[in-house]
Amino acid sequence: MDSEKLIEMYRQMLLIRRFEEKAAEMYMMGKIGGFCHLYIGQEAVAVGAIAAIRKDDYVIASYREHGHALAIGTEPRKIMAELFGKATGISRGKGGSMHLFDAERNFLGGHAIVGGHIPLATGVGFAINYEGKDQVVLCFFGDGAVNTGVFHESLNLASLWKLPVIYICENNFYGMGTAVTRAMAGPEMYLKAKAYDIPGELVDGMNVLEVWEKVGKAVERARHEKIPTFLEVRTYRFRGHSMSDPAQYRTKEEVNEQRKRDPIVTFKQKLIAEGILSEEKFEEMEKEIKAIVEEAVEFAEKSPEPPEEWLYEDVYA
Ligand SMILES: Cc1ncc(C[n+]2csc(CCOP(=O)(O)OP(=O)(O)O)c2C)c(N)n1
Repeated sequence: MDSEKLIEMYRQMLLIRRFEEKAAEMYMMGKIGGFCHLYIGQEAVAVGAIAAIRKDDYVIASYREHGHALAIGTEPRKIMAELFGKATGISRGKGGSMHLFDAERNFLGGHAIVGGHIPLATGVGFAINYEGKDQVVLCFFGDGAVNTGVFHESLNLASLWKLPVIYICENNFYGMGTAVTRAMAGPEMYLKAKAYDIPGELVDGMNVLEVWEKVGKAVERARHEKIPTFLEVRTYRFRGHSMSDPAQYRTKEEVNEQRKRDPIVTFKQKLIAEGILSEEKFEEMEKEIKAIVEEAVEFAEKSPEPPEEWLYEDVYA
Protein backbone atom coordinates (compact mmCIF):
# COMPACT_ATOMS: atom_id res chain seq x y z
CA MET A 1 0.00 0.00 0.00
CA ASP A 2 1.35 3.47 -0.83
CA SER A 3 2.16 5.99 1.89
CA GLU A 4 -0.68 8.27 0.93
CA LYS A 5 -3.26 5.59 1.60
CA LEU A 6 -1.63 4.67 4.91
CA ILE A 7 -1.69 8.29 6.00
CA GLU A 8 -5.31 8.61 4.94
CA MET A 9 -6.23 5.58 7.07
CA TYR A 10 -4.54 7.14 10.08
CA ARG A 11 -6.26 10.45 9.42
CA GLN A 12 -9.67 8.79 9.27
CA MET A 13 -9.14 6.89 12.53
CA LEU A 14 -8.03 10.07 14.26
CA LEU A 15 -11.01 11.98 12.87
CA ILE A 16 -13.40 9.35 14.26
CA ARG A 17 -11.69 9.46 17.67
CA ARG A 18 -11.66 13.25 17.96
CA PHE A 19 -15.17 13.58 16.54
CA GLU A 20 -16.54 11.19 19.14
CA GLU A 21 -14.62 12.74 22.03
CA LYS A 22 -16.28 15.99 21.07
CA ALA A 23 -19.67 14.30 20.71
CA ALA A 24 -19.29 12.92 24.25
CA GLU A 25 -18.55 16.43 25.50
CA MET A 26 -21.61 17.80 23.70
CA TYR A 27 -23.74 14.99 25.12
CA MET A 28 -22.63 15.83 28.65
CA MET A 29 -23.57 19.45 27.99
CA GLY A 30 -27.07 18.38 27.00
CA LYS A 31 -26.68 19.41 23.37
CA ILE A 32 -27.27 15.85 22.16
CA GLY A 33 -30.31 13.89 23.27
CA GLY A 34 -31.37 10.25 23.04
CA PHE A 35 -28.94 7.38 22.82
CA CYS A 36 -25.32 7.83 21.81
CA HIS A 37 -23.04 4.80 21.41
CA LEU A 38 -19.40 5.66 20.93
CA TYR A 39 -17.06 3.68 18.67
CA ILE A 40 -13.86 4.70 20.50
CA GLY A 41 -11.39 1.79 20.35
CA GLN A 42 -12.99 0.16 17.31
CA GLU A 43 -11.88 2.70 14.67
CA ALA A 44 -9.56 0.32 12.82
CA VAL A 45 -12.48 -1.92 11.88
CA ALA A 46 -14.59 0.59 9.94
CA VAL A 47 -11.55 2.33 8.45
CA GLY A 48 -9.71 -0.85 7.37
CA ALA A 49 -12.84 -2.50 5.96
CA ILE A 50 -14.17 0.52 4.09
CA ALA A 51 -10.73 1.15 2.57
CA ALA A 52 -11.14 -2.23 0.84
CA ILE A 53 -14.30 -1.42 -1.15
CA ARG A 54 -15.29 0.66 -4.17
CA LYS A 55 -17.37 3.81 -3.99
CA ASP A 56 -20.41 2.07 -5.48
CA ASP A 57 -20.40 -0.79 -2.94
CA TYR A 58 -22.80 -0.76 0.00
CA VAL A 59 -22.25 -0.41 3.74
CA ILE A 60 -24.81 -1.03 6.46
CA ALA A 61 -24.27 -0.95 10.21
CA SER A 62 -25.81 -1.06 13.66
CA TYR A 63 -26.45 1.88 16.02
CA ARG A 64 -22.69 2.23 16.79
CA GLU A 65 -22.09 3.75 13.37
CA HIS A 66 -20.55 7.22 13.63
CA GLY A 67 -17.22 5.68 12.59
CA HIS A 68 -18.62 3.92 9.55
CA ALA A 69 -20.31 7.11 8.33
CA LEU A 70 -17.10 9.11 8.76
CA ALA A 71 -14.98 6.42 7.09
CA ILE A 72 -17.32 6.37 4.10
CA GLY A 73 -16.87 10.12 3.72
CA THR A 74 -20.07 11.60 5.16
CA GLU A 75 -19.37 15.19 6.13
CA PRO A 76 -18.57 15.51 9.85
CA ARG A 77 -20.72 18.65 10.13
CA LYS A 78 -23.77 16.79 8.82
CA ILE A 79 -23.21 13.98 11.32
CA MET A 80 -22.78 16.41 14.21
CA ALA A 81 -25.92 18.27 13.13
CA GLU A 82 -27.77 14.94 13.13
CA LEU A 83 -26.59 14.21 16.66
CA PHE A 84 -27.89 17.65 17.66
CA GLY A 85 -31.24 16.80 16.00
CA LYS A 86 -30.96 19.69 13.56
CA ALA A 87 -32.59 20.12 10.13
CA THR A 88 -29.17 20.12 8.40
CA GLY A 89 -28.32 16.67 9.75
CA ILE A 90 -27.64 13.77 7.40
CA SER A 91 -31.08 12.31 8.28
CA ARG A 92 -32.68 15.77 8.53
CA GLY A 93 -32.47 15.66 12.31
CA LYS A 94 -35.01 12.88 12.56
CA GLY A 95 -32.68 9.94 13.05
CA GLY A 96 -30.13 10.99 15.63
CA SER A 97 -27.01 9.07 16.57
CA MET A 98 -28.42 5.62 15.78
CA HIS A 99 -29.85 6.42 12.34
CA LEU A 100 -27.24 8.03 10.13
CA PHE A 101 -28.00 7.41 6.45
CA ASP A 102 -26.10 8.67 3.42
CA ALA A 103 -27.80 7.52 0.23
CA GLU A 104 -25.30 9.44 -1.93
CA ARG A 105 -22.49 7.24 -0.60
CA ASN A 106 -24.49 3.99 -0.47
CA PHE A 107 -24.44 4.04 3.31
CA LEU A 108 -27.65 2.23 4.17
CA GLY A 109 -27.67 3.35 7.69
CA GLY A 110 -27.38 2.77 11.29
CA HIS A 111 -30.03 0.42 12.70
CA ALA A 112 -31.19 0.31 16.30
CA ILE A 113 -32.60 -3.20 16.50
CA VAL A 114 -29.85 -5.67 17.35
CA GLY A 115 -29.34 -7.82 14.25
CA GLY A 116 -32.25 -6.12 12.46
CA HIS A 117 -30.15 -4.94 9.53
CA ILE A 118 -28.46 -8.29 8.81
CA PRO A 119 -31.37 -9.53 6.65
CA LEU A 120 -31.48 -6.10 4.96
CA ALA A 121 -27.85 -6.56 3.90
CA THR A 122 -28.76 -10.03 2.66
CA GLY A 123 -31.60 -8.52 0.60
CA VAL A 124 -29.26 -5.94 -0.90
CA GLY A 125 -26.92 -8.79 -1.87
CA PHE A 126 -29.86 -10.51 -3.54
CA ALA A 127 -30.76 -7.32 -5.42
CA ILE A 128 -27.19 -6.92 -6.69
CA ASN A 129 -27.26 -10.43 -8.17
CA TYR A 130 -30.79 -9.98 -9.51
CA GLU A 131 -29.67 -6.90 -11.41
CA GLY A 132 -26.54 -8.64 -12.67
CA LYS A 133 -24.18 -6.17 -10.97
CA ASP A 134 -20.84 -6.73 -9.27
CA GLN A 135 -21.07 -4.61 -6.14
CA VAL A 136 -20.62 -6.02 -2.65
CA VAL A 137 -22.19 -5.28 0.74
CA LEU A 138 -20.29 -4.81 4.00
CA CYS A 139 -22.58 -5.54 6.93
CA PHE A 140 -21.26 -4.55 10.40
CA PHE A 141 -22.81 -5.76 13.66
CA GLY A 142 -21.84 -6.61 17.22
CA ASP A 143 -21.25 -9.96 18.92
CA GLY A 144 -24.73 -9.80 20.49
CA ALA A 145 -26.28 -9.92 17.02
CA VAL A 146 -24.66 -13.29 16.30
CA ASN A 147 -27.12 -14.84 18.76
CA THR A 148 -30.16 -13.62 16.84
CA GLY A 149 -32.10 -15.84 14.46
CA VAL A 150 -31.74 -13.48 11.52
CA PHE A 151 -27.96 -13.85 11.58
CA HIS A 152 -28.28 -17.59 11.00
CA GLU A 153 -31.08 -17.26 8.45
CA SER A 154 -29.04 -14.71 6.54
CA LEU A 155 -25.85 -16.77 6.42
CA ASN A 156 -27.85 -19.77 5.30
CA LEU A 157 -29.50 -17.90 2.41
CA ALA A 158 -26.34 -15.99 1.47
CA SER A 159 -24.53 -19.30 1.11
CA LEU A 160 -27.32 -21.04 -0.81
CA TRP A 161 -27.96 -18.12 -3.13
CA LYS A 162 -24.31 -17.04 -3.46
CA LEU A 163 -24.83 -13.46 -2.31
CA PRO A 164 -21.96 -10.91 -2.34
CA VAL A 165 -22.24 -10.00 1.35
CA ILE A 166 -19.40 -9.75 3.85
CA TYR A 167 -20.79 -10.18 7.35
CA ILE A 168 -18.47 -8.43 9.78
CA CYS A 169 -18.92 -9.10 13.48
CA GLU A 170 -17.16 -6.45 15.54
CA ASN A 171 -16.54 -8.59 18.59
CA ASN A 172 -15.87 -6.09 21.38
CA PHE A 173 -16.54 -8.82 23.94
CA TYR A 174 -19.65 -7.24 25.49
CA GLY A 175 -23.31 -6.92 24.56
CA MET A 176 -24.27 -4.00 26.81
CA GLY A 177 -23.05 -5.30 30.21
CA THR A 178 -22.97 -8.99 29.32
CA ALA A 179 -19.64 -10.62 28.50
CA VAL A 180 -19.76 -12.63 25.30
CA THR A 181 -18.78 -15.83 27.10
CA ARG A 182 -21.92 -15.58 29.28
CA ALA A 183 -24.22 -15.10 26.30
CA MET A 184 -22.85 -17.30 23.52
CA ALA A 185 -22.40 -21.04 23.34
CA GLY A 186 -19.23 -21.54 21.31
CA PRO A 187 -17.73 -18.05 21.53
CA GLU A 188 -15.14 -18.79 18.84
CA MET A 189 -17.74 -17.34 16.57
CA TYR A 190 -15.83 -17.31 13.28
CA LEU A 191 -16.23 -21.11 13.35
CA LYS A 192 -19.99 -20.68 12.91
CA ALA A 193 -19.35 -19.92 9.22
CA LYS A 194 -18.52 -23.58 8.75
CA ALA A 195 -22.12 -24.53 9.51
CA TYR A 196 -23.18 -22.54 6.45
CA ASP A 197 -20.34 -23.69 4.23
CA ILE A 198 -18.84 -20.23 3.72
CA PRO A 199 -15.39 -18.88 4.59
CA GLY A 200 -15.03 -17.70 8.19
CA GLU A 201 -11.99 -15.96 9.56
CA LEU A 202 -10.63 -14.38 12.71
CA VAL A 203 -9.29 -10.85 12.28
CA ASP A 204 -7.32 -8.59 14.64
CA GLY A 205 -9.58 -5.55 14.79
CA MET A 206 -6.91 -3.42 16.45
CA ASN A 207 -4.72 -3.69 13.36
CA VAL A 208 -6.11 -1.56 10.55
CA LEU A 209 -3.91 -3.18 7.91
CA GLU A 210 -4.96 -6.69 8.84
CA VAL A 211 -8.62 -5.64 8.64
CA TRP A 212 -8.00 -4.04 5.24
CA GLU A 213 -6.21 -7.10 3.92
CA LYS A 214 -8.69 -9.72 5.14
CA VAL A 215 -11.77 -7.74 4.18
CA GLY A 216 -10.09 -7.11 0.82
CA LYS A 217 -9.79 -10.84 0.17
CA ALA A 218 -13.42 -11.39 1.14
CA VAL A 219 -14.47 -8.54 -1.16
CA GLU A 220 -12.60 -10.11 -4.09
CA ARG A 221 -14.33 -13.46 -3.47
CA ALA A 222 -17.74 -11.79 -3.18
CA ARG A 223 -17.30 -9.62 -6.25
CA HIS A 224 -15.88 -12.20 -8.62
CA GLU A 225 -17.13 -15.53 -7.31
CA LYS A 226 -20.24 -14.49 -5.38
CA ILE A 227 -18.96 -16.15 -2.23
CA PRO A 228 -20.14 -14.57 1.05
CA THR A 229 -17.82 -14.43 4.07
CA PHE A 230 -18.23 -14.17 7.82
CA LEU A 231 -15.44 -12.34 9.65
CA GLU A 232 -15.07 -12.21 13.41
CA VAL A 233 -13.09 -9.05 14.01
CA ARG A 234 -11.81 -8.87 17.60
CA THR A 235 -11.74 -5.36 18.97
CA TYR A 236 -12.62 -3.50 22.17
CA ARG A 237 -14.67 -0.48 23.11
CA PHE A 238 -12.88 1.76 25.56
CA ARG A 239 -16.06 3.54 26.69
CA GLY A 240 -19.32 2.21 28.09
CA HIS A 241 -22.00 0.66 25.92
CA SER A 242 -23.66 4.07 25.55
CA MET A 243 -23.18 7.46 27.14
CA SER A 244 -25.39 6.42 30.06
CA ASP A 245 -23.31 3.32 30.93
CA PRO A 246 -20.57 3.68 33.58
CA ALA A 247 -19.27 0.21 32.53
CA GLN A 248 -18.97 -1.27 36.03
CA TYR A 249 -19.13 -4.83 34.71
CA ARG A 250 -15.44 -4.84 33.81
CA THR A 251 -12.31 -3.92 35.71
CA LYS A 252 -10.08 -0.88 35.16
CA GLU A 253 -7.18 -3.32 34.76
CA GLU A 254 -8.93 -5.02 31.87
CA VAL A 255 -9.59 -1.72 30.10
CA ASN A 256 -6.02 -0.52 30.72
CA GLU A 257 -4.65 -3.77 29.33
CA GLN A 258 -6.75 -3.34 26.20
CA ARG A 259 -5.67 0.28 25.86
CA LYS A 260 -2.17 -0.98 25.14
CA ARG A 261 -3.64 -2.26 21.86
CA ASP A 262 -5.12 1.14 20.95
CA PRO A 263 -5.32 0.92 17.13
CA ILE A 264 -4.46 4.59 16.65
CA VAL A 265 -1.42 4.58 18.95
CA THR A 266 0.01 1.37 17.51
CA PHE A 267 -0.53 2.51 13.92
CA LYS A 268 1.14 5.84 14.67
CA GLN A 269 4.16 4.00 16.09
CA LYS A 270 4.33 1.91 12.94
CA LEU A 271 4.15 4.94 10.64
CA ILE A 272 6.91 6.67 12.61
CA ALA A 273 9.11 3.56 12.67
CA GLU A 274 8.77 3.22 8.91
CA GLY A 275 9.53 6.90 8.35
CA ILE A 276 6.16 7.50 6.66
CA LEU A 277 5.15 10.33 8.96
CA SER A 278 7.06 12.57 11.34
CA GLU A 279 5.96 13.82 14.76
CA GLU A 280 5.50 17.32 13.25
CA LYS A 281 3.19 15.95 10.56
CA PHE A 282 1.14 14.20 13.23
CA GLU A 283 0.77 17.47 15.08
CA GLU A 284 -0.35 19.22 11.91
CA MET A 285 -2.93 16.52 11.36
CA GLU A 286 -4.21 16.88 14.93
CA LYS A 287 -4.69 20.61 14.38
CA GLU A 288 -6.42 20.10 11.06
CA ILE A 289 -8.82 17.54 12.59
CA LYS A 290 -9.50 19.70 15.63
CA ALA A 291 -10.56 22.49 13.27
CA ILE A 292 -12.88 20.15 11.33
CA VAL A 293 -14.54 18.95 14.54
CA GLU A 294 -14.92 22.44 15.93
CA GLU A 295 -16.43 23.65 12.68
CA ALA A 296 -18.85 20.70 12.81
CA VAL A 297 -20.05 21.75 16.27
CA GLU A 298 -20.39 25.37 15.19
CA PHE A 299 -22.41 24.31 12.16
CA ALA A 300 -24.64 22.09 14.31
CA GLU A 301 -25.16 24.84 16.91
CA LYS A 302 -26.13 27.40 14.30
CA SER A 303 -28.39 25.10 12.28
CA PRO A 304 -32.17 25.39 12.60
CA GLU A 305 -34.41 22.85 14.33
CA PRO A 306 -36.51 20.75 11.91
CA PRO A 307 -39.78 22.58 11.18
CA GLU A 308 -42.99 21.20 12.69
CA GLU A 309 -44.41 20.14 9.28
CA TRP A 310 -41.61 17.59 8.95
CA LEU A 311 -43.37 15.54 11.62
CA TYR A 312 -45.75 14.34 8.91
CA GLU A 313 -43.14 13.64 6.24
CA ASP A 314 -41.27 10.33 5.77
CA VAL A 315 -43.94 8.52 7.79
CA TYR A 316 -44.79 5.14 6.34
CA ALA A 317 -47.14 3.66 8.89
C1 LIG B 1 -33.76 -6.85 19.30
C2 LIG B 1 -33.13 -5.99 20.36
N1 LIG B 1 -32.99 -6.48 21.61
C3 LIG B 1 -32.40 -5.74 22.56
C4 LIG B 1 -31.98 -4.45 22.28
C5 LIG B 1 -31.29 -3.63 23.37
N2 LIG B 1 -29.86 -3.57 23.06
C6 LIG B 1 -29.32 -2.49 22.47
S1 LIG B 1 -27.70 -2.68 22.19
C7 LIG B 1 -27.66 -4.22 22.89
C8 LIG B 1 -26.37 -4.99 22.99
C9 LIG B 1 -25.85 -5.45 21.66
O1 LIG B 1 -24.51 -5.77 21.75
P1 LIG B 1 -23.63 -6.14 20.50
O2 LIG B 1 -24.48 -6.73 19.42
O3 LIG B 1 -22.50 -6.94 20.96
O4 LIG B 1 -23.15 -4.74 19.91
P2 LIG B 1 -22.20 -3.65 20.53
O5 LIG B 1 -23.10 -2.74 21.32
O6 LIG B 1 -21.19 -4.37 21.33
O7 LIG B 1 -21.61 -2.90 19.38
C10 LIG B 1 -28.93 -4.57 23.32
C11 LIG B 1 -29.25 -5.84 23.98
C12 LIG B 1 -32.16 -3.97 20.96
N3 LIG B 1 -31.75 -2.75 20.59
N4 LIG B 1 -32.72 -4.77 20.02
